[in-house]
Amino acid sequence: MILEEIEKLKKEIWESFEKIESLSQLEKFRIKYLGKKGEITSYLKLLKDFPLEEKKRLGKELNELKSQLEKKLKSKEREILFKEEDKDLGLDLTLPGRFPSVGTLHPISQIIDELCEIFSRLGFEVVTGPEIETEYYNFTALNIPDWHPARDMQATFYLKNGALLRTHTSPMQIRAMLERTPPLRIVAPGKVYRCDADVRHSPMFHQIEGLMVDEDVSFTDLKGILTYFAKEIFGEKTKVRFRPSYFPFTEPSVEMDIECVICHGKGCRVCGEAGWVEILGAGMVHPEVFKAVNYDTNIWQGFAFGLGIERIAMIRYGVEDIRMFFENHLMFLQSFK
Ligand code: 2U9
Repeated sequence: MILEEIEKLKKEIWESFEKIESLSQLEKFRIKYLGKKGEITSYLKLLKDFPLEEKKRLGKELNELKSQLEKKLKSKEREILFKEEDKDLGLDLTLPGRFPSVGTLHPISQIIDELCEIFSRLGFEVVTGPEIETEYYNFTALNIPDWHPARDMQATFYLKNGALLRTHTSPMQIRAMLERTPPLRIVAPGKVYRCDADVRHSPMFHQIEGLMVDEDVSFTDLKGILTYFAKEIFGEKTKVRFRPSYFPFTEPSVEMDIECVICHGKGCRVCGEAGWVEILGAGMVHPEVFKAVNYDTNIWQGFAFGLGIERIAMIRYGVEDIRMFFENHLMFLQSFK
């Protein structure tokens, strides 16, 4: 008799449990069945007058029902709370999430990274150092004499104490040579400063310079390595040519051109109808430079090169005004993603 009643109660409990939709309904349900005067509680109280065997069996049944119900009520409560929170926020849970807008490295940094990667593959170590330099590291050690126009205040930014903003990354090469013993291969990327400003010149720009010193480094190594670099940056089919030039820190000196990437040698506005564009300067390290760092010129030879990063980026991406790189227009910067 009582067993039947309990079975009926169970059925009723689970049916009305399924209908609970709000916290107030849930509370009413709890009071009705589990409260002090609730139905399950009353049945449990009734049992004390039952014979022992039945008390045990029915007690177990009712207690299991009670603890099952308590667990279910807890998770039901959490479920309702979550739903109400979402309703309060006015959330549409079917909308896709908002993705963070991820930026990108500046195109100049991208080219520097790419160049460092190419030269690392060829065994060159990347070195960086100060942008404020002394005249000694920036000029004297590089065989740039006092009378040289590069030393003029019109061309170089001097600080009040006689220090200066480096005009090339070569002083870092001097520092690196002094810190090391040959043989060595290094590249020095970074910011440099010259008092110059127009569509092709910016008072701050970026350079990368390379230097290889060993016992039997020749002009052939210079040509081989720089040709490889040009093909890596501008494409396998890129043609290069070397023209004689002059720099105080190299002898002999050359400039390297690539066939114009726009007209492929035919002549156009970009290459000034020449069919070729200059991309770097290079040469065999001048003995006076080796003397400044105490390297024995009877044993060691080397080649060096220098190139302007903005110039490489302008040729590669067809950018006509160097200032575009520094004006921070998002449309411009985002096109290098
Ligand atoms: C040491 C010895 C030699 C680096 C060199 C050039 C030629 C060169 C210019 C390219 C465009 C500078 O950015 S630019 O204006 N550079 O033409 N640079 S050889 O020679 C060195 C460097 C360091 C110790």
